[in-house]
Amino acid sequence: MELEKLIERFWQKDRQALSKLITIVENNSPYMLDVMKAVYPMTGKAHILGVTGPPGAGKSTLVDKLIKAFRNEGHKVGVLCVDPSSIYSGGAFLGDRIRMQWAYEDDDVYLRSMATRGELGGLAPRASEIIKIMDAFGKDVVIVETVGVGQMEADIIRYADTKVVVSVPGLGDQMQALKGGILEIADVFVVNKADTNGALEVVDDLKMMLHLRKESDWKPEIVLTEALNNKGTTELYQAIQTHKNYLNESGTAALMSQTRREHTCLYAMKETIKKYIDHKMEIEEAKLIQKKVREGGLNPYQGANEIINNILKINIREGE
Ligand SMILES: Nc1nc2c(ncn2[C@@H]2O[C@H](COP(=O)(O)OP(=O)(O)O)[C@@H](O)[C@H]2O)c(=O)[nH]1
Ligand SMILES: [Mg+2]
Repeated sequence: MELEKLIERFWQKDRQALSKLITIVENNSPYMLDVMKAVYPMTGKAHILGVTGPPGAGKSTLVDKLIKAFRNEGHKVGVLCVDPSSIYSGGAFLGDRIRMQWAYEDDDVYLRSMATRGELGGLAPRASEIIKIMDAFGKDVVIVETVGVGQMEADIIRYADTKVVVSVPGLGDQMQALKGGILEIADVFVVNKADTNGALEVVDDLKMMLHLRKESDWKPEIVLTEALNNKGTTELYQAIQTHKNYLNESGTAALMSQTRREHTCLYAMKETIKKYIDHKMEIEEAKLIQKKVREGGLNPYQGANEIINNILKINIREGE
């Protein structure tokens, strides 16, 4: 079978096979769960680093420098960039591509951007599966860059072991937005563009906000950077390593793995049932019920019940 060959090539570290498996997951193709089942045993080794912040904060510039820092230590790096705004602005990834040309030429760096095609639902879990594939391929670190503006990005960043939140001077209201959600889950704060006015004020603002955070063993570090000039990136690298060590030593990493395994199982179950429904909707009886619903002869909710009870044969009683 085609898929088996592909997976075999994946284990032989064929980057093209890696790309193809990721595409299967990205498109949510029928083979998605088969791919995941096959690669899963080799996952769990990579450190997952989330980098989020408003558009233009310098995340990609920073990621570029971080890749270099990880490569200097001999780590293999995977990068997943999830930037829905790029479908509107068009050139965003092109700019990244030129900047990161050196990384495309390094066999131990794998860069991938994820298009959203306007359908945001289900994006976060799929991003998480793509991270697993890079992990299984043998990446020591997987960096996920997301634009930190909405719930979806917050969902993606939740999958990261270490969550880096990038802010810059002159954000104004966006700083307020940071207070919600993202602030609570950040492990390391970066104030980038430290070469511009107002960086120290941002640091003060963040310190104030940190007082409002729930008491915890981990005290997020605030790192000043000039990504463009490669300043502060060594300190950021160190802060990330410190957090990684904290996760391992405090037992937090083990707890996170437990939750992740549970979520993965739940996700696989839901996807399997979805697939089963799609399959069953093809049979004549289901089509007849659908026809009745379509033509207004049957209440859609009642139609759903009939299909569930008589065709899927799942016994769900009202109110459960
Ligand atoms: N002045 C200054 N500009 C920066 C710095 N880091 C990045 N930039 C610029 O900010 C712009 C947006 O950078 P980019 O990395 O694409 O931001 P992203 O949208 O967060 O990924 C680019 O023009 C960068 O050259 C910095 O430290 N200082
Ligand atoms: Mg970017």
